[in-house]
Amino acid sequence: MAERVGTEPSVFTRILRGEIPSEIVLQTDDVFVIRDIAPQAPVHLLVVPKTDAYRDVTELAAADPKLLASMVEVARTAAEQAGAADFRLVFNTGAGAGQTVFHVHAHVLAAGRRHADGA
Ligand code: D5M
Repeated sequence: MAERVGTEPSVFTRILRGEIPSEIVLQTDDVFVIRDIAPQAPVHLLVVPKTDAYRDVTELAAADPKLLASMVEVARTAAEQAGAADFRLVFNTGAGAGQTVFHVHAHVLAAGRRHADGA
């Protein structure tokens, strides 16, 4: 797995390592899904590649479009698992657009069961 040299691990890498508590609700070899700590919708999940090599979706798309496609597929599965057939998929890209964690991730936002109901 690629790692950035000389930078602190991202919050998502720390979650993956078990250093920060968070329930991983779904994962594949390359991608994992957690619940957003500050949900903006009844379903608000984050789909995150296990590698921290890409800061945002533009870097990821250029370097590894198959991994981006895997994120989209995992997003669909995670949304279905949460009771949502339809969902928004949001990649904040750049600080000016509200990106705060520079380890590429997709927000899955949907109606459906609230997380507290076991989604
Ligand atoms: O989205 C970064 C998102 O990451 C933001 O919605 C909060 C979320 N976040 C931050 N820390 C945690 C932990 N520890 N668990 C779950 N979710 C977390 P951005 O697009 O970069 O603004």
